[in-house]
Amino acid sequence: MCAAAWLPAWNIALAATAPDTNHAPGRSTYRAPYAAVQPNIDGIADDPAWDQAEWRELKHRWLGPDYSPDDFQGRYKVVWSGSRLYLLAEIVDDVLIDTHRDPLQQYWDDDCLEIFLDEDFSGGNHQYNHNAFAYHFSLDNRAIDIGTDETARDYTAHVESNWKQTGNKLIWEVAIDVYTDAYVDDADDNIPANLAPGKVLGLMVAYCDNDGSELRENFIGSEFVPGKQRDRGWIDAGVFGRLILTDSSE
Ligand SMILES: [Ca+2]
Ligand SMILES: [Ca+2]
Ligand SMILES: [Ca+2]
Ligand SMILES: [Ca+2]
Repeated sequence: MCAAAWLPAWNIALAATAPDTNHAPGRSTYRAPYAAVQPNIDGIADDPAWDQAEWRELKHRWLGPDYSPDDFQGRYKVVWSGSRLYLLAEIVDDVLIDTHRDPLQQYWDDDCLEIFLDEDFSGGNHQYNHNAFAYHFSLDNRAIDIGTDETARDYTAHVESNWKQTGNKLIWEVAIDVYTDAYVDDADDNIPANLAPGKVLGLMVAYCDNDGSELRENFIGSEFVPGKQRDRGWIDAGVFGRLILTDSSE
């Protein structure tokens, strides 16, 4: 007999509504529709799949002073297909900077689109493990994160990335193979997770804006992060939002 059978009814009800202690309160929810036709990752946002998804703003200032609409504006939308998430970002940034030409050096202090991904919405620490990933998409379309050996690594093999300037906006499209916490650095048999409607992942999106300073000037993200250390998404998957995959735009 399972232990639950001995629990009084009120206790079972309590368990069903137990607070999510693995995440900070106030996480957002985003519903990503299935893409019947996968977007072409070319920096042109004319793919029909994007019409199905809703915009979400990058509006939470984690680091740096107030900024103007000319300095930075950002929003994104997400769809999915197979084992990939597809993300369209629309960014206004007055100065594009890639000062550190070595992709593994101070990559967060160059302009970059940062996509935080937790395959099973577990929350928890992910600084030196693959409980979650924090892909830093550079202007040269690489994706960098820290490996289990505690050093920066190039995970560009997990992604496709392409952006184009249209008017005063960067139209940035990326596709990401979703890997679980079983991912092993340098192994040649890592298999991306199979995605399905109803699956819940952790997702957070941010932009590191540098317009000529030694260090990035602003770090602006999609989730409200409570407390003093608002830039802690690269360590703590508990501040990511909830991404729910749906089978349509409903
Ligand atoms: Ca496209
Ligand atoms: Ca700027
Ligand atoms: Ca996880
Ligand atoms: Ca910039």
